[in-house]
Amino acid sequence: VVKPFPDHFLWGASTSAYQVEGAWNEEGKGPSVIDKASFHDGITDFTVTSDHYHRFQQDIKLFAELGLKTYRFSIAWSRLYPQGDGRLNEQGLAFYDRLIDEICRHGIEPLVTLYHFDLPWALQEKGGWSNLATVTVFERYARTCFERFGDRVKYWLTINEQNIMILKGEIIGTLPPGTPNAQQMLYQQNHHMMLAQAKAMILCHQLLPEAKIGPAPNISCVYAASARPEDVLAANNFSAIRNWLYLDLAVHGRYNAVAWRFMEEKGYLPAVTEQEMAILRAGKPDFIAFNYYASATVGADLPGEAREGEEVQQVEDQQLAGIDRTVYVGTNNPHLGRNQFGWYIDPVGFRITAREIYERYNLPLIVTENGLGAFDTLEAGNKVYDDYRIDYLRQHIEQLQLAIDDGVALFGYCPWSALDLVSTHQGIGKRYGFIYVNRDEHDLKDLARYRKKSFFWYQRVIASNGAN
Ligand code: BGP
Repeated sequence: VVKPFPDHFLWGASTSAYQVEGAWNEEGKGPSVIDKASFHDGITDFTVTSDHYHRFQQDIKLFAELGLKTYRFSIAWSRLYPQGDGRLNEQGLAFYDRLIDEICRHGIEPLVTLYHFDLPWALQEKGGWSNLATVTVFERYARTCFERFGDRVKYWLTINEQNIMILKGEIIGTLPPGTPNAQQMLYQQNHHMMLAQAKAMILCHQLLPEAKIGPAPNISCVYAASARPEDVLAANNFSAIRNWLYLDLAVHGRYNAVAWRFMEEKGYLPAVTEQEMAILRAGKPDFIAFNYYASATVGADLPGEAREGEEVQQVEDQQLAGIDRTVYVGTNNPHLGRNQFGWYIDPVGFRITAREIYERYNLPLIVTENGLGAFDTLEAGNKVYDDYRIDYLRQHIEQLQLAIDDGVALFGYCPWSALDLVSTHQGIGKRYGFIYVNRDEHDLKDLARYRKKSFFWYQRVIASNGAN
Protein backbone atom coordinates (compact mmCIF):
# COMPACT_ATOMS: atom_id res chain seq x y z
CA VAL A 1 0.00 0.00 0.00
CA VAL A 2 1.37 3.37 -0.99
CA LYS A 3 1.64 5.87 1.85
CA PRO A 4 -0.91 8.67 1.72
CA PHE A 5 0.18 12.25 1.38
CA PRO A 6 1.29 13.69 4.72
CA ASP A 7 -1.14 15.72 6.84
CA HIS A 8 -0.86 19.43 6.09
CA PHE A 9 0.64 18.70 2.67
CA LEU A 10 0.80 22.01 0.82
CA TRP A 11 -1.34 21.49 -2.27
CA GLY A 12 -0.80 24.62 -4.30
CA ALA A 13 -0.43 26.29 -7.66
CA SER A 14 2.01 28.82 -9.11
CA THR A 15 2.28 31.99 -11.15
CA SER A 16 4.87 34.72 -11.66
CA ALA A 17 4.34 38.47 -11.64
CA TYR A 18 5.24 39.40 -15.22
CA GLN A 19 3.25 36.51 -16.68
CA VAL A 20 0.01 37.14 -14.82
CA GLU A 21 -0.26 40.67 -13.45
CA GLY A 22 -0.27 42.99 -16.47
CA ALA A 23 -0.42 46.65 -15.36
CA TRP A 24 3.16 46.74 -16.56
CA ASN A 25 3.58 50.51 -16.07
CA GLU A 26 0.90 51.31 -13.51
CA GLU A 27 1.15 52.84 -10.07
CA GLY A 28 4.80 53.67 -10.34
CA LYS A 29 6.14 50.34 -11.63
CA GLY A 30 9.44 50.65 -13.46
CA PRO A 31 10.23 48.58 -16.56
CA SER A 32 11.96 45.22 -16.23
CA VAL A 33 14.10 43.32 -18.71
CA ILE A 34 10.91 41.53 -19.75
CA ASP A 35 9.23 44.80 -20.71
CA LYS A 36 12.20 45.69 -22.88
CA ALA A 37 12.64 42.32 -24.56
CA SER A 38 11.40 41.69 -28.07
CA PHE A 39 9.36 38.55 -28.57
CA HIS A 40 8.32 36.58 -31.62
CA ASP A 41 5.74 38.02 -33.98
CA GLY A 42 2.26 36.77 -33.50
CA ILE A 43 2.38 36.24 -29.75
CA THR A 44 1.26 38.60 -27.09
CA ASP A 45 3.49 40.82 -25.00
CA PHE A 46 3.44 41.25 -21.22
CA THR A 47 1.52 44.50 -20.95
CA VAL A 48 -1.87 43.08 -19.90
CA THR A 49 -1.35 39.29 -19.60
CA SER A 50 -4.19 37.96 -17.38
CA ASP A 51 -4.83 41.33 -15.73
CA HIS A 52 -4.43 39.74 -12.32
CA TYR A 53 -3.29 43.10 -10.96
CA HIS A 54 -6.85 44.38 -11.26
CA ARG A 55 -8.66 41.08 -10.76
CA PHE A 56 -6.71 39.42 -7.97
CA GLN A 57 -9.66 39.40 -5.58
CA GLN A 58 -11.74 37.39 -8.01
CA ASP A 59 -8.77 35.11 -8.72
CA ILE A 60 -7.95 34.45 -5.07
CA LYS A 61 -11.60 33.65 -4.44
CA LEU A 62 -11.38 31.02 -7.19
CA PHE A 63 -8.14 29.66 -5.69
CA ALA A 64 -9.95 29.31 -2.37
CA GLU A 65 -12.79 27.48 -4.10
CA LEU A 66 -10.20 25.22 -5.74
CA GLY A 67 -9.02 24.45 -2.22
CA LEU A 68 -5.43 25.66 -2.52
CA LYS A 69 -3.46 25.37 0.70
CA THR A 70 -0.69 27.51 -0.73
CA TYR A 71 -0.31 29.94 -3.61
CA ARG A 72 3.07 30.60 -5.13
CA PHE A 73 3.51 33.99 -6.79
CA SER A 74 6.38 36.41 -7.34
CA ILE A 75 6.93 40.01 -6.38
CA ALA A 76 7.89 42.29 -9.26
CA TRP A 77 11.10 43.90 -8.03
CA SER A 78 10.51 46.99 -10.23
CA ARG A 79 7.10 47.61 -8.64
CA LEU A 80 8.87 48.12 -5.33
CA TYR A 81 11.99 49.74 -6.69
CA PRO A 82 11.23 51.26 -10.11
CA GLN A 83 14.95 51.90 -10.59
CA GLY A 84 16.04 48.62 -9.00
CA ASP A 85 17.44 50.52 -6.04
CA GLY A 86 17.04 54.08 -4.84
CA ARG A 87 13.46 55.22 -4.36
CA LEU A 88 10.97 52.79 -2.86
CA ASN A 89 7.50 52.92 -4.44
CA GLU A 90 4.84 52.85 -1.72
CA GLN A 91 2.10 52.03 -4.24
CA GLY A 92 3.92 48.87 -5.23
CA LEU A 93 4.25 47.82 -1.60
CA ALA A 94 0.58 48.58 -1.04
CA PHE A 95 -0.43 46.31 -3.93
CA TYR A 96 1.41 43.32 -2.45
CA ASP A 97 -0.02 44.15 0.97
CA ARG A 98 -3.51 43.89 -0.50
CA LEU A 99 -2.66 40.72 -2.42
CA ILE A 100 -1.10 38.97 0.58
CA ASP A 101 -3.93 40.05 2.88
CA GLU A 102 -6.44 38.62 0.44
CA ILE A 103 -4.54 35.32 0.21
CA CYS A 104 -4.31 35.06 4.01
CA ARG A 105 -7.95 36.05 4.49
CA HIS A 106 -8.88 32.92 2.53
CA GLY A 107 -6.68 30.75 4.71
CA ILE A 108 -4.13 30.19 1.92
CA GLU A 109 -0.41 30.13 2.77
CA PRO A 110 1.52 32.63 0.62
CA LEU A 111 4.71 31.26 -0.98
CA VAL A 112 6.68 34.16 -2.38
CA THR A 113 9.36 34.16 -5.09
CA LEU A 114 11.56 37.22 -4.70
CA TYR A 115 12.85 37.21 -8.26
CA HIS A 116 11.33 35.44 -11.26
CA PHE A 117 13.24 36.55 -14.40
CA ASP A 118 12.10 40.22 -14.25
CA LEU A 119 15.25 42.15 -13.33
CA PRO A 120 14.56 45.92 -13.19
CA TRP A 121 15.69 47.47 -16.45
CA ALA A 122 17.57 50.26 -14.69
CA LEU A 123 19.84 47.62 -13.14
CA GLN A 124 20.31 45.89 -16.46
CA GLU A 125 21.52 49.19 -17.88
CA LYS A 126 24.22 49.19 -15.22
CA GLY A 127 25.37 45.70 -16.17
CA GLY A 128 22.69 43.65 -14.42
CA TRP A 129 24.05 40.49 -12.85
CA SER A 130 27.44 41.08 -14.48
CA ASN A 131 27.83 43.91 -11.99
CA LEU A 132 28.81 42.83 -8.48
CA ALA A 133 26.91 45.84 -7.10
CA THR A 134 23.62 44.13 -8.04
CA VAL A 135 24.23 41.68 -5.18
CA THR A 136 23.89 44.46 -2.61
CA VAL A 137 20.92 45.94 -4.43
CA PHE A 138 19.14 42.58 -4.34
CA GLU A 139 19.91 42.21 -0.65
CA ARG A 140 18.28 45.57 -0.01
CA TYR A 141 15.21 44.58 -2.04
CA ALA A 142 14.99 41.29 -0.14
CA ARG A 143 15.24 43.17 3.18
CA THR A 144 12.35 45.39 2.12
CA CYS A 145 10.23 42.33 1.33
CA PHE A 146 11.10 40.56 4.59
CA GLU A 147 10.44 43.68 6.68
CA ARG A 148 7.19 44.58 4.98
CA PHE A 149 5.62 41.17 4.34
CA GLY A 150 7.39 38.91 6.83
CA ASP A 151 4.56 39.21 9.34
CA ARG A 152 2.36 37.23 6.92
CA VAL A 153 4.75 35.32 4.63
CA LYS A 154 6.45 32.25 6.11
CA TYR A 155 7.76 30.60 2.92
CA TRP A 156 10.18 32.39 0.61
CA LEU A 157 11.91 31.41 -2.63
CA THR A 158 15.02 33.32 -3.64
CA ILE A 159 15.49 33.10 -7.42
CA ASN A 160 13.39 31.16 -9.91
CA GLU A 161 15.27 28.81 -12.25
CA GLN A 162 18.65 30.44 -11.90
CA ASN A 163 20.16 27.50 -13.77
CA ILE A 164 17.93 28.07 -16.80
CA MET A 165 18.88 31.76 -16.82
CA ILE A 166 22.49 30.63 -17.17
CA LEU A 167 22.01 27.64 -19.46
CA LYS A 168 19.76 29.60 -21.81
CA GLY A 169 21.43 32.91 -21.11
CA GLU A 170 20.89 34.43 -24.51
CA ILE A 171 17.16 33.75 -24.41
CA ILE A 172 15.98 34.10 -20.87
CA GLY A 173 18.96 35.53 -19.04
CA THR A 174 20.16 39.05 -18.60
CA LEU A 175 23.11 39.00 -20.92
CA PRO A 176 23.31 42.03 -23.22
CA PRO A 177 23.54 40.85 -26.85
CA GLY A 178 27.04 40.90 -28.23
CA THR A 179 28.77 40.40 -24.86
CA PRO A 180 32.26 39.09 -25.58
CA ASN A 181 32.99 35.68 -24.06
CA ALA A 182 29.30 35.39 -23.21
CA GLN A 183 29.57 32.03 -21.48
CA GLN A 184 32.23 33.21 -19.07
CA MET A 185 30.07 36.23 -18.28
CA LEU A 186 27.08 33.98 -17.63
CA TYR A 187 29.03 31.98 -15.08
CA GLN A 188 30.15 35.24 -13.50
CA GLN A 189 26.50 36.29 -13.32
CA ASN A 190 25.72 32.92 -11.80
CA HIS A 191 28.30 33.51 -9.08
CA HIS A 192 26.82 36.93 -8.32
CA MET A 193 23.29 35.53 -8.17
CA MET A 194 24.51 32.82 -5.81
CA LEU A 195 25.98 35.50 -3.56
CA ALA A 196 22.74 37.47 -3.72
CA GLN A 197 20.82 34.33 -2.79
CA ALA A 198 23.14 33.47 0.09
CA LYS A 199 22.87 36.99 1.48
CA ALA A 200 19.07 36.86 1.22
CA MET A 201 19.01 33.54 3.07
CA ILE A 202 21.25 34.88 5.85
CA LEU A 203 19.13 38.01 6.17
CA CYS A 204 15.87 36.08 6.18
CA HIS A 205 17.09 33.95 9.07
CA GLN A 206 18.20 37.04 10.99
CA LEU A 207 15.03 39.05 10.48
CA LEU A 208 12.45 36.26 10.44
CA PRO A 209 13.59 33.34 12.57
CA GLU A 210 10.29 31.52 12.02
CA ALA A 211 10.37 31.85 8.23
CA LYS A 212 11.76 29.32 5.76
CA ILE A 213 13.63 30.11 2.57
CA GLY A 214 15.10 28.10 -0.29
CA PRO A 215 16.27 28.15 -3.92
CA ALA A 216 14.00 27.18 -6.82
CA PRO A 217 16.02 25.74 -9.71
CA ASN A 218 14.67 23.64 -12.56
CA ILE A 219 15.90 20.10 -11.95
CA SER A 220 15.62 17.23 -14.41
CA CYS A 221 16.92 13.75 -13.92
CA VAL A 222 19.41 12.88 -16.62
CA TYR A 223 19.45 9.55 -18.46
CA ALA A 224 22.34 8.06 -20.39
CA ALA A 225 21.57 7.42 -24.06
CA SER A 226 22.72 3.81 -23.56
CA ALA A 227 24.49 1.54 -21.09
CA ARG A 228 27.77 2.30 -22.82
CA PRO A 229 30.09 3.61 -20.08
CA GLU A 230 30.98 6.74 -22.08
CA ASP A 231 27.28 7.61 -22.30
CA VAL A 232 26.82 7.10 -18.58
CA LEU A 233 29.83 9.33 -17.94
CA ALA A 234 28.29 11.97 -20.21
CA ALA A 235 25.03 11.81 -18.25
CA ASN A 236 27.00 12.18 -15.05
CA ASN A 237 28.73 15.25 -16.47
CA PHE A 238 25.51 16.82 -17.58
CA SER A 239 23.89 16.31 -14.15
CA ALA A 240 26.87 17.95 -12.49
CA ILE A 241 26.77 20.97 -14.81
CA ARG A 242 23.01 21.38 -15.28
CA ASN A 243 21.71 20.47 -11.83
CA TRP A 244 24.21 20.00 -9.04
CA LEU A 245 26.38 23.03 -9.76
CA TYR A 246 23.47 25.19 -8.59
CA LEU A 247 22.30 23.14 -5.63
CA ASP A 248 25.82 22.35 -4.38
CA LEU A 249 26.45 26.10 -4.22
CA ALA A 250 23.08 26.86 -2.66
CA VAL A 251 23.28 24.13 -0.01
CA HIS A 252 26.99 23.60 0.66
CA GLY A 253 28.57 26.77 -0.72
CA ARG A 254 30.97 24.89 -2.95
CA TYR A 255 31.59 24.37 -6.65
CA ASN A 256 31.52 20.70 -7.59
CA ALA A 257 34.69 19.41 -9.17
CA VAL A 258 33.18 18.31 -12.50
CA ALA A 259 31.46 21.64 -13.13
CA TRP A 260 34.56 23.56 -12.06
CA ARG A 261 36.78 21.55 -14.37
CA PHE A 262 34.30 22.06 -17.20
CA MET A 263 34.30 25.85 -16.74
CA GLU A 264 38.09 25.84 -16.48
CA GLU A 265 38.64 23.91 -19.69
CA LYS A 266 36.16 26.04 -21.61
CA GLY A 267 37.60 29.30 -20.27
CA TYR A 268 34.38 30.12 -18.39
CA LEU A 269 35.69 30.32 -14.82
CA PRO A 270 34.14 33.12 -12.76
CA ALA A 271 36.28 35.36 -10.59
CA VAL A 272 35.75 34.09 -7.06
CA THR A 273 37.22 35.26 -3.75
CA GLU A 274 37.66 33.31 -0.54
CA GLN A 275 35.52 35.88 1.26
CA GLU A 276 32.69 35.26 -1.21
CA MET A 277 32.98 31.51 -0.75
CA ALA A 278 32.61 32.07 3.01
CA ILE A 279 29.34 33.93 2.35
CA LEU A 280 28.13 31.08 0.15
CA ARG A 281 28.91 28.60 2.92
CA ALA A 282 27.11 30.73 5.51
CA GLY A 283 23.86 31.02 3.52
CA LYS A 284 21.81 27.90 4.23
CA PRO A 285 18.44 27.00 2.74
CA ASP A 286 15.71 25.46 4.92
CA PHE A 287 14.29 23.47 2.02
CA ILE A 288 14.80 22.92 -1.69
CA ALA A 289 12.09 23.94 -4.13
CA PHE A 290 12.35 22.59 -7.65
CA ASN A 291 10.55 22.92 -10.96
CA TYR A 292 10.20 19.77 -13.03
CA TYR A 293 8.72 19.42 -16.50
CA ALA A 294 10.69 16.63 -18.17
CA SER A 295 13.82 14.49 -18.01
CA ALA A 296 16.86 14.89 -20.25
CA THR A 297 18.86 12.24 -22.12
CA VAL A 298 22.48 12.65 -23.17
CA GLY A 299 25.33 10.63 -24.58
CA ALA A 300 29.01 10.93 -25.35
CA ASP A 301 30.05 12.58 -28.57
CA LEU A 302 32.59 10.00 -29.67
CA PRO A 303 34.92 10.86 -32.55
CA GLY A 304 33.57 9.84 -35.91
CA GLU A 305 30.09 9.21 -34.60
CA ALA A 306 27.46 11.51 -36.02
CA ARG A 307 24.18 11.91 -34.17
CA GLU A 308 21.00 12.65 -36.04
CA GLY A 309 20.00 16.30 -36.11
CA GLU A 310 16.40 15.96 -34.90
CA GLU A 311 15.64 18.64 -32.33
CA VAL A 312 16.61 17.36 -28.94
CA GLN A 313 14.57 18.25 -25.87
CA GLN A 314 16.02 19.78 -22.71
CA VAL A 315 19.62 19.86 -23.88
CA GLU A 316 19.24 21.81 -27.09
CA ASP A 317 21.25 24.84 -26.08
CA GLN A 318 24.29 23.01 -24.89
CA GLN A 319 27.00 22.88 -27.49
CA LEU A 320 29.62 21.59 -25.18
CA ALA A 321 31.01 18.67 -27.07
CA GLY A 322 34.66 18.21 -27.68
CA ILE A 323 36.37 18.53 -24.34
CA ASP A 324 37.96 15.67 -22.60
CA ARG A 325 36.03 14.34 -19.56
CA THR A 326 33.12 16.79 -19.69
CA VAL A 327 31.70 16.04 -23.10
CA TYR A 328 28.00 15.38 -23.62
CA VAL A 329 25.45 15.83 -26.35
CA GLY A 330 21.67 15.74 -26.14
CA THR A 331 19.89 12.75 -27.60
CA ASN A 332 16.26 11.84 -27.99
CA ASN A 333 14.51 9.32 -25.81
CA PRO A 334 12.36 6.83 -27.75
CA HIS A 335 10.71 5.60 -24.55
CA LEU A 336 8.86 8.83 -23.84
CA GLY A 337 5.85 10.58 -25.35
CA ARG A 338 5.72 14.31 -25.95
CA ASN A 339 3.24 17.13 -25.49
CA GLN A 340 1.93 19.43 -28.24
CA PHE A 341 5.04 21.56 -27.92
CA GLY A 342 7.46 18.66 -28.23
CA TRP A 343 8.34 18.50 -24.51
CA TYR A 344 8.82 14.99 -23.16
CA ILE A 345 6.32 13.64 -20.67
CA ASP A 346 8.07 11.60 -18.00
CA PRO A 347 6.23 11.04 -14.71
CA VAL A 348 8.63 8.32 -13.52
CA GLY A 349 11.46 10.79 -14.06
CA PHE A 350 9.68 13.03 -11.56
CA ARG A 351 9.98 10.34 -8.87
CA ILE A 352 13.63 9.76 -9.77
CA THR A 353 14.34 13.50 -9.61
CA ALA A 354 12.75 13.90 -6.17
CA ARG A 355 14.70 10.91 -4.84
CA GLU A 356 17.98 12.16 -6.27
CA ILE A 357 17.65 15.64 -4.80
CA TYR A 358 16.60 14.32 -1.43
CA GLU A 359 19.36 11.73 -1.23
CA ARG A 360 21.95 14.28 -2.22
CA TYR A 361 20.95 17.13 0.10
CA ASN A 362 18.73 15.64 2.79
CA LEU A 363 16.50 18.72 2.98
CA PRO A 364 12.70 18.90 2.77
CA LEU A 365 11.45 19.39 -0.80
CA ILE A 366 8.61 21.26 -2.41
CA VAL A 367 7.69 21.19 -6.09
CA THR A 368 7.15 24.75 -7.31
CA GLU A 369 6.35 24.00 -10.98
CA ASN A 370 5.12 21.02 -12.98
CA GLY A 371 2.42 21.04 -15.60
CA LEU A 372 1.26 20.69 -19.15
CA GLY A 373 1.26 23.51 -21.69
CA ALA A 374 -1.47 22.94 -24.29
CA PHE A 375 -3.78 24.69 -26.74
CA ASP A 376 -7.10 24.63 -24.89
CA THR A 377 -10.42 25.16 -26.62
CA LEU A 378 -13.28 27.05 -25.07
CA GLU A 379 -16.38 25.01 -25.91
CA ALA A 380 -20.06 25.88 -25.78
CA GLY A 381 -21.20 26.92 -22.32
CA ASN A 382 -17.67 28.21 -21.57
CA LYS A 383 -16.36 24.72 -20.86
CA VAL A 384 -12.79 23.50 -21.30
CA TYR A 385 -12.39 19.71 -21.44
CA ASP A 386 -8.69 19.45 -20.64
CA ASP A 387 -8.52 15.72 -19.95
CA TYR A 388 -4.94 15.68 -21.31
CA ARG A 389 -3.90 18.02 -18.48
CA ILE A 390 -5.68 15.87 -15.91
CA ASP A 391 -3.84 12.81 -17.25
CA TYR A 392 -0.49 14.57 -17.03
CA LEU A 393 -1.05 15.85 -13.51
CA ARG A 394 -2.54 12.59 -12.25
CA GLN A 395 0.46 10.60 -13.47
CA HIS A 396 2.86 13.06 -11.88
CA ILE A 397 1.00 13.13 -8.57
CA GLU A 398 1.03 9.33 -8.48
CA GLN A 399 4.80 9.35 -8.89
CA LEU A 400 5.13 11.99 -6.20
CA GLN A 401 3.21 9.76 -3.85
CA LEU A 402 5.58 6.92 -4.68
CA ALA A 403 8.52 9.22 -3.98
CA ILE A 404 7.05 9.98 -0.56
CA ASP A 405 6.63 6.26 -0.06
CA ASP A 406 10.31 5.89 -0.94
CA GLY A 407 11.06 8.15 2.02
CA VAL A 408 11.43 11.54 0.37
CA ALA A 409 10.39 14.39 2.71
CA LEU A 410 8.15 16.25 0.31
CA PHE A 411 5.90 18.89 1.83
CA GLY A 412 4.15 20.52 -1.13
CA TYR A 413 3.23 20.50 -4.79
CA CYS A 414 2.49 23.65 -6.78
CA PRO A 415 1.67 22.92 -10.41
CA TRP A 416 2.15 25.53 -13.10
CA SER A 417 -0.16 27.39 -13.32
CA ALA A 418 -2.96 28.50 -11.03
CA LEU A 419 -4.71 30.26 -13.90
CA ASP A 420 -3.85 30.81 -17.55
CA LEU A 421 -1.04 33.27 -18.07
CA VAL A 422 1.36 34.30 -20.79
CA SER A 423 4.09 31.77 -21.53
CA THR A 424 7.57 33.23 -21.59
CA HIS A 425 8.07 32.56 -25.30
CA GLN A 426 4.85 31.15 -26.64
CA GLY A 427 2.17 33.63 -25.71
CA ILE A 428 -1.21 33.00 -24.14
CA GLY A 429 -1.94 30.19 -26.61
CA LYS A 430 0.23 27.84 -24.56
CA ARG A 431 -1.98 27.43 -21.53
CA TYR A 432 -1.25 25.70 -18.23
CA GLY A 433 -3.98 26.91 -15.87
CA PHE A 434 -6.83 25.32 -13.96
CA ILE A 435 -8.77 28.48 -14.79
CA TYR A 436 -9.28 29.62 -18.37
CA VAL A 437 -8.67 33.31 -19.10
CA ASN A 438 -10.78 34.46 -22.02
CA ARG A 439 -8.42 36.26 -24.38
CA ASP A 440 -6.36 35.56 -27.49
CA GLU A 441 -2.88 36.69 -28.41
CA HIS A 442 -4.02 40.07 -29.67
CA ASP A 443 -7.67 40.24 -28.73
CA LEU A 444 -8.18 40.88 -25.05
CA LYS A 445 -11.92 39.98 -25.25
CA ASP A 446 -13.39 40.21 -21.75
CA LEU A 447 -10.63 38.41 -19.82
CA ALA A 448 -13.37 36.45 -18.05
CA ARG A 449 -12.37 33.47 -15.87
CA TYR A 450 -13.82 29.99 -16.50
CA ARG A 451 -13.14 26.87 -14.46
CA LYS A 452 -11.69 24.10 -16.63
CA LYS A 453 -12.43 20.42 -16.14
CA SER A 454 -9.02 20.13 -14.46
CA PHE A 455 -10.20 22.67 -11.88
CA PHE A 456 -12.90 20.34 -10.61
CA TRP A 457 -10.53 17.38 -10.76
CA TYR A 458 -7.78 19.15 -8.77
CA GLN A 459 -10.40 20.33 -6.29
CA ARG A 460 -11.18 16.67 -5.55
CA VAL A 461 -7.49 15.77 -5.35
CA ILE A 462 -6.94 18.44 -2.72
CA ALA A 463 -10.14 17.67 -0.81
CA SER A 464 -9.14 14.00 -0.56
CA ASN A 465 -5.47 14.80 0.17
CA GLY A 466 -4.23 13.11 -2.98
CA ALA A 467 -6.65 10.24 -3.59
CA ASN A 468 -7.30 11.22 -7.21
C1 BGP B 1 9.49 27.81 -16.28
C2 BGP B 1 9.31 29.21 -15.79
C3 BGP B 1 7.90 29.71 -15.83
C4 BGP B 1 7.07 29.20 -16.98
C5 BGP B 1 7.29 27.71 -17.24
C6 BGP B 1 6.63 27.18 -18.49
O1 BGP B 1 10.74 27.73 -16.88
O2 BGP B 1 9.77 29.33 -14.47
O3 BGP B 1 7.95 31.11 -15.76
O4 BGP B 1 7.19 29.99 -18.11
O5 BGP B 1 8.65 27.38 -17.30
O6 BGP B 1 7.44 27.46 -19.60
P1 BGP B 1 6.84 28.01 -20.96
O7 BGP B 1 6.05 29.23 -20.60
O8 BGP B 1 8.01 28.30 -21.82
O9 BGP B 1 5.99 26.91 -21.49
